[in-house]
Parts: sequence; C-alpha cells; structure tokens
Amino acid sequence: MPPMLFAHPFASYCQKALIALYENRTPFTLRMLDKSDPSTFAEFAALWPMRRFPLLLDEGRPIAEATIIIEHLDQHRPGPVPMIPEDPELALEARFIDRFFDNYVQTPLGKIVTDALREAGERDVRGVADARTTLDTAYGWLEQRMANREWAVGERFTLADCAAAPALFYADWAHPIGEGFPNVLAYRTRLNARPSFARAIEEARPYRHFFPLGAPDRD
Ligand SMILES: N[C@@H](CCC(=O)N[C@@H](CS)C(=O)NCC(=O)O)C(=O)O
Repeated sequence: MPPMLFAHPFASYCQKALIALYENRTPFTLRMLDKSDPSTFAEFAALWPMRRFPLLLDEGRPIAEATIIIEHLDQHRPGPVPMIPEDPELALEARFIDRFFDNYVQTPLGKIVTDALREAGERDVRGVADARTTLDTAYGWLEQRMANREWAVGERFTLADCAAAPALFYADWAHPIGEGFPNVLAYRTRLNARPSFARAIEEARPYRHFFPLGAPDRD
C-alpha cells in the first residue's frame, strides 16, 4: 500500500519531503492538514504528539522529521534518484549540508516568520535581529561553497538540495539574499527550476496569502 504523507503544500518542511517523493515518482496519498478538516489533524496529532509536519505513515509506521522521511524513502521505497549518495563520504557531506539548511537557514527563517505572527507586544526584537544575522552569515558561507557547484553535494541532486530548496525560497522572501551573494541567488534559481520543486512551488501558490510578511510578487 502506498504511504500517506500528512502535510500542507505551503509548509517548507513538507515541501522538502515532497521534493524527494516527486524526484522518484513515489506513489503516496497526501493527507492534507487543513483547518477545515479537524479529523485528519486529530489523526495526525495522535500519531505524532509533537504536531510538527510532515509525517509519513508507511505500513502503519509513523515517520517524523523531513530528513528522516527522506532517509526512510531511500531505504524502503528507493527510486531512480537516490537522495543519499552511495559514497559514504558524500553521504556524510549530504547529511551535514542538510543540517546546515535546517539549523542555519530554516530555523532563523522560522523565527522571523513566527515573530511576525505575534501580537505587537509579544514581539522578540532581539531574537529576530539575531536570526537576520544568522541568515547573513549562512548566505556568506553558502556563497563560497556554491562558487563552483551546480548542486550542494557532489555532482547530483541529493537530500541536501531537498533541504536547500524551500529554505532558500522562503528565506529570500523574509530576508532577501541580495546581489552580494550571486552564487546563492543562482543556486536558488536552479532549485526553483528543478521540476520536483517547481511542482511544489505551483502547488503552494494558492496559499501565498498565508505568508505573514507578505509574499513578494515574483517566483
Ligand atoms: N524538525 C521538523 C520541523 C517541522 C516543522 O516545524 N514543520 C512546520 C511546518 S513547515 C510545522 O509543523 N509547523 C506547525 C507548528 O509549528 O505548530 C522537520 O524537520 O520536519
């Protein structure tokens, strides 16, 4: 039986898992997490009390965390585009770059976005300033790394690029990458054009009004 993915198309970590599913044309059933469908949300929350999505349900086994979902799919439902390189050194590097995007791009991005959803009196000005500094540092590090690369690790699209695509897509909305980082901008453009992520971008387009800072009129 195909696995189920509890997810929302606009959510960046969900897009990360969707990219891997789309790359390999892995059959799955989307269990859309939508406020208008409380029963699906209740089913998801019972499976994963941390209530962070995506969550994969495969043969009755709940798999949480986008990275682990991608590792699980590579092991249990492999396709033509392996997300973890066969070479152990490249595999380690892919896992490291995946951590880089989650910890130093998605996390500060999340801080900026969730702060914008708070009431004025509850805003964390210092925390948001620190998050913006972390993003600038991350853009700078990535600028050097991507100088002579098409994809983040080795010669092929991997887990690291699944992590990078939604992270850079939304980070640029919240804290523009800017012309000082041309290699990062060019990498983001390549990611946006990759058919698996281009599909995720289109599927998320109807929900852009959810972006609390206002989605820019591009991408
Ligand atoms: N560490 C988790 C993070 C997942 C996560 O934070 N997902 C967001 C959507 S992109 C979420 O569940 N937000 C709902 C909330 O924070 O209550 C992963 O890598 O999958």
